[in-house]
Amino acid sequence: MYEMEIENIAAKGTNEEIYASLLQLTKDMMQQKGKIQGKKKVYYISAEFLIGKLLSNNLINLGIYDQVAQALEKHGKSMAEIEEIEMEPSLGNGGLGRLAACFLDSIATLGLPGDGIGLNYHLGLFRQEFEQNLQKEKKNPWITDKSWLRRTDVSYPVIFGGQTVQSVMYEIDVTGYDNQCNTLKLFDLDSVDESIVDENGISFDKEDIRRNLTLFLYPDDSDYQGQVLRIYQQYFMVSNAAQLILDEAVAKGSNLYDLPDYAVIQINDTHPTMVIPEMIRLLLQRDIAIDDAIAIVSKMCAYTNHTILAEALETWPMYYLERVVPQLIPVIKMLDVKAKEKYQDERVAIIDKDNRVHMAHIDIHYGFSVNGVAALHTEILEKSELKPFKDIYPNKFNNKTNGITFRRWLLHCNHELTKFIEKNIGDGFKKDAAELEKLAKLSGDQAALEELLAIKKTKKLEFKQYLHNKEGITVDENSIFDVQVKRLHEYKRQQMNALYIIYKYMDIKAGNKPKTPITMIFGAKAAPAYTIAKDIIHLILCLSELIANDPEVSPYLKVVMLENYNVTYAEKVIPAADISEQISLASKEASGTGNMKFMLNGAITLGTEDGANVEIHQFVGDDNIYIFGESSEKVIELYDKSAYSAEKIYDENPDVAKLVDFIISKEMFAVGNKKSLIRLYMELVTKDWFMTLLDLQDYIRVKEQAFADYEDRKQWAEKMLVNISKAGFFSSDRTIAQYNEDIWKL
Ligand code: 26Q
Repeated sequence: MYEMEIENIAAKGTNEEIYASLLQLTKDMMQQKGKIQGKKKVYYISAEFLIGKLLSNNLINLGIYDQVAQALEKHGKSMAEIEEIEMEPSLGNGGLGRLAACFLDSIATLGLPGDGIGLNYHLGLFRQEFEQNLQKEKKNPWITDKSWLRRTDVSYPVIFGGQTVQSVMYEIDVTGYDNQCNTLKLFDLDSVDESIVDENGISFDKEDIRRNLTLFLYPDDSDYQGQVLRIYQQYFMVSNAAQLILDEAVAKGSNLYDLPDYAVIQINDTHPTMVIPEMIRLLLQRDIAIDDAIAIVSKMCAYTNHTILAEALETWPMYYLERVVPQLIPVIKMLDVKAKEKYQDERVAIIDKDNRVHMAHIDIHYGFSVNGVAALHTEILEKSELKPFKDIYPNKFNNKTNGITFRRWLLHCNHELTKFIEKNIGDGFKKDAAELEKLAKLSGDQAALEELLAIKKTKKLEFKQYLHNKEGITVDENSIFDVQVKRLHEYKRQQMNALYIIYKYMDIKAGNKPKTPITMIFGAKAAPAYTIAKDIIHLILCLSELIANDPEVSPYLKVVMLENYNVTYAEKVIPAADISEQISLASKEASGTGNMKFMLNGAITLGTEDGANVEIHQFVGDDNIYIFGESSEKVIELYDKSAYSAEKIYDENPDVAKLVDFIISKEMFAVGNKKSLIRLYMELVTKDWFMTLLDLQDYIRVKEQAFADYEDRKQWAEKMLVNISKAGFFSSDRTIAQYNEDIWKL
């Protein structure tokens, strides 16, 4: 039916024209598919939706990707060059946002009625540039007239202390794989004005809410105005959400008392928590008694926790909320009083002795479900972080191990591997990921294993080309690609990987040349106000320069830090990876989802027993993963007893000290910023809150083992095969089926 149209589009002149026409065609087709219907709908409210570019993904889900790609090829064009035209939406920063995007894909694919609700940030997350081995943040505008956004006439008043603003709702269609559509609804304000941001792309008048409200995702909150702006954003998001949810339910026939039969709200971390008091407030306005309102809302809301890091747990001073959302204060106080009447334990209080509001505590008392995002994470929540709550509400707690959509992270980003799988086990795995297990029959099949290695080589070559075009950097496709890509955070321990590089550099200098050269690839943005994280980026960039300029070492070791790592970059680098670095301090990474993407693309994990690595380990077995480091129990005990001392390890261990000392060597000072390097050095030897030195030597030992094993190519291919065949569990289709089964019940 669309053959002619596709053919005509492919025959057009410029890539821009082709992109614009494909965009229109895709939008039309999605419109025609129609919406997934049902009485009850899930509303996934999230501050982030890291959706990535959508054209290829939508073409795949509509089932016309191959047709379009072939038509383009006939006219001497490639899908890759058309994809280049599309801007990547900048609506998220990391795991939590990408998870939300994978979930939308799976909800639609399973045919469940479910919409995402968030904010339409104009500049979103900054674009990263490197200047003199330092991260610089630049403006990142992504909205053009060729975006997927569709303006609607849905609009709500949102009351802030002192002023009322009128929202506008945009929509992006979300098509399921071979299924109908749901919608991502993004709220915005017409008065928001990008021109108030300075040339550097960061500073703006933080108090001019009408003009700044939806400019940035996570505006700098290092000062009071920045923190308050975050509350404005959060309330704007949830007030719109609550009004929309009520409207839709009433339109479907709800009498408000039966709202839970029409709507279930998944609260993605605590950022949308105010939806609870806001929904209660709206019900009170509609003459529902307070106890009824609380009961209704409590049956609608479910909370997902994504972290146990204390600094990420939101507690807001009461006077912030009094200023921004005075109308919510009586409700929040009421919720606090009612909770205190039942439970006197101050660890479960909503408003604490210092008059701070604990957002997660609102979610747990007044939601019906609390879930962690991997088995270990949920266990830690239940046994330590949220133990007092688990004792009160044993049945609210449940685990939902994260997942990823195979449409984007296999079908789209790795056509070659997809074809290989289809050829060997058919295409049932596209709808039932567990079928990947059938690949096990290829164990010992020399030809198939060769082919797997050849596919990896192809993806490495493709990445090499992409990197060269984009950044002018050349890598050797015959080297080992060892990849760590994720947000920069001390707990993720990029600094430990950097210390390995120092080890390897010294080892090569001492005459021990690796059989196969090694390419260490990093990609990471650091939050603009996170000094140590920026120091770690600086360290990696300096090492990269130092090694590149050292002819003794450079033939064997190369360090690459990708600039502005984002979803698009992930799609290129993950299929090319040999080794997947998942080296967080045990107990700190709630789940990780990058780990799953690498596994699915045949990279072998080098990691700690943390987050979902634990489950990956169980699936693939000891021989197909490289595990190192102290256990989460041990780490938690060290914290509890304040028994960790980086200084002690440094003093007692000359091998470790030698590596750390190199950070402040004359070689490093020659390429880097003295102040930054010294600051990082001091942090590592005097504090090291995330215990880098604790695991460093075990990390080096196991990493060396992985590199040695890489030399046996057949054995390595077997490991790849096992990883791919066991990846089925990590499909977000499985995760979403479980959310639906246990929580949403759509
Ligand atoms: C907190 C306080 C104030 C302002 C902002 C925040 C804030 C912002 C973003 C807190 C947390 C985040 C993002 C968290 C995140 O991305 N977590 C990751 O979620 C993934 C999906 O569940 C997991 O796989 C990762 O392990 C987890 O780190």
